[in-house]
Amino acid sequence: TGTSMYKAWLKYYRLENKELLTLYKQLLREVAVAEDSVITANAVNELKTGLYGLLGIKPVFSSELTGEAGLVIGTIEGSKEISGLLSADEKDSLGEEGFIIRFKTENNAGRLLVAGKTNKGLMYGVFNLLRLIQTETAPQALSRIENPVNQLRTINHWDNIDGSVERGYAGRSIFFKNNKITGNLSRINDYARMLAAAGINTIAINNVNVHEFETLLITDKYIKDVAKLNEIFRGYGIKLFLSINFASTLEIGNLETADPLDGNVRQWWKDKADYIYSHIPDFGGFLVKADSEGRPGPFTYGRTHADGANMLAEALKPHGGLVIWRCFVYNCQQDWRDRTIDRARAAYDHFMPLDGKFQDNVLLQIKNGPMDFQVREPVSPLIGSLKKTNQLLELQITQEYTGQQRHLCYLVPMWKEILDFDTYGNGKGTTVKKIISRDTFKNNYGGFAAVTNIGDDANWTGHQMAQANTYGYARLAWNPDLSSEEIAEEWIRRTYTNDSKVVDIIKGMLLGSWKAYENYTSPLGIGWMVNPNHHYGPNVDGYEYDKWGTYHRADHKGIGVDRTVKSGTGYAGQYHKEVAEVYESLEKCPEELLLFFHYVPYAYRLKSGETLLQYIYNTHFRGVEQVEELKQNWLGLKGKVEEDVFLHVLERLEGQLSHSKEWRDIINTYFLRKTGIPDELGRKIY
Ligand code: GCW
Repeated sequence: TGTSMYKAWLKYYRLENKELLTLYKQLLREVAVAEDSVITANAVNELKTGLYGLLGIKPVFSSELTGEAGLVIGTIEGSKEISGLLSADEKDSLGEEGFIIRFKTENNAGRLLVAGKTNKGLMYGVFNLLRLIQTETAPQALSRIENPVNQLRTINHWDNIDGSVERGYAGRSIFFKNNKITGNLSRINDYARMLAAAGINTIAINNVNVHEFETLLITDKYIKDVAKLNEIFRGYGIKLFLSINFASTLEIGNLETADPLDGNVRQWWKDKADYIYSHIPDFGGFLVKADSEGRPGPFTYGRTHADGANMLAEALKPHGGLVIWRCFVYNCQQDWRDRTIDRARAAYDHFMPLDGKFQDNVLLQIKNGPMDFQVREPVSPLIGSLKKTNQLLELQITQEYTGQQRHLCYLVPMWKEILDFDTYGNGKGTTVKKIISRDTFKNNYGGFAAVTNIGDDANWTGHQMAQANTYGYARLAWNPDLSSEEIAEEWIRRTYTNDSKVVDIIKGMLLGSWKAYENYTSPLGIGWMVNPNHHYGPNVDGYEYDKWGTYHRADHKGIGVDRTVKSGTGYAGQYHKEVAEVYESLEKCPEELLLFFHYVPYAYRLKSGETLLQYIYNTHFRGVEQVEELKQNWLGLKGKVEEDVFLHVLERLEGQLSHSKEWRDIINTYFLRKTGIPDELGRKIY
């Protein structure tokens, strides 16, 4: 692998803090493990690797401590010592995946406990102990009880079996190559470690666009190899899902239909489920993209998406499997004259009428934003509206529209805004995070999903700093109340160093990067303005004159999409009235979303006093300056981070700088030429 970047957040560099080093060496000389399973064995291995790296020690492992000091690991049921030391309340507060870490001092000797109710909880306890030591936490500050806030913490791969990755910017697939499943299982094992260490518990390994060969993943051709991957993930408490082709019965089933109400089709899927579970007894279930961007689905047969999802759910139910059904269903062929069709409306229009109609092992996976992962969009109005349906929030870690891992764009602050958004779905305070965690509506399942940015590049993510998004997503899925700052700090300490000066500089870079990216790309929620198809680089009218139809509607007088109820597409009315009122009004609409909701004249004055046009000029000049600052900050870290990391990130930042200038210039000249109004500050516009 050649580079330390491969180890991501599992670097386990020797602690530089001498005092802590001595304390922990004392405390962790002996480890007693009172549990025996593959998951625990993996956790113990991680502990060995971690402690050797962090402390330079190889503790003695036994089933009971011989001395006073030491670490005891186990499940509550499996260990008398652990059970005896915890109060009934403490035991009750532990969920299936929760863990407890307890530090006790008696007779001058420290004793540390790490326990779970299950082996999964125990494993998370061990990973978290290592995280805490790695980030220089003192023993006295270790004690805690944590349960993951969200039940499903899912990663989606858009990997194709030929090895390509749809919207992948970090090399080829880590799972597939030349229509085969990889034999490099040690890399998959490392990947599973990374994911589990950050709290992920579900993975879908293939693209939601399921082509010819991927359709065969659930057949003899591939199932045994899928089972091998599953075995690795199982060892880290991660459930494996496959994306399936809704038209499988037609393509591989010798049937003439995929009608979800057809008896033969239903039977085919039941048999298929039996077959899959005979090979993979703990298989997670199916992820489905149907009736979207050319994919087959129930609409062909005049059926609803509930009919489609429920048919699959019925087949998986006896085995405990789940159907994760995506809501990214929209008409992608819009005539520019037709101002009634609005892609942003589509998910709500299709799925809201079906609330309560899905089987209890179906989850709807709702993409955010309602258009498509732009740098700034409002929260999908489906979230907060669906009440009787299991829901997953879908985010995009891979930077399709946010710089394709050539630009630094730390996405956690964006995700935080989404999670903290008040939908008013059940009165004031019904935030997105409370809905998907099932705090508000007591549905069966809920949680997070995201499209990953991982590929086979040595550093996994192309841009090494994009690892912060992978990590940050997982941490938020575990606990959405963590702040962007906390997550950034953890990641930096685990990735580079505990040196607080370095930590502060990199933290500043991460935290400012989303805003910088927004500044030099498309303004105020309008989105797009990228080259069609590959979506990289500025092309203001790229989609304006494309049939795909994601219009910005700029002319010489103004720009923006009128999505009001009064005069536009009516999208604003899909929100609860408290929210709808705000978006409906030009004055009350949050300015960062102004052009998403309103067509606005260039001379319109923003709260800052700038005209809309001047704001566009100013932010574009500012965005480039911010990238200059990113680069200057990084230059100051020479000698403070490893040389290959330093040069790699520098190279990316230089690319970002020249590319941000291209964005600035193309956007600015576009508006100069539309309006004929020059920059008030007389800066150079091409
Ligand atoms: O963002 C769009 C992407 C497609 C993707 C689609 C989806 C997997 O451009 O590449 O297809 O979303 O989410 O299904």
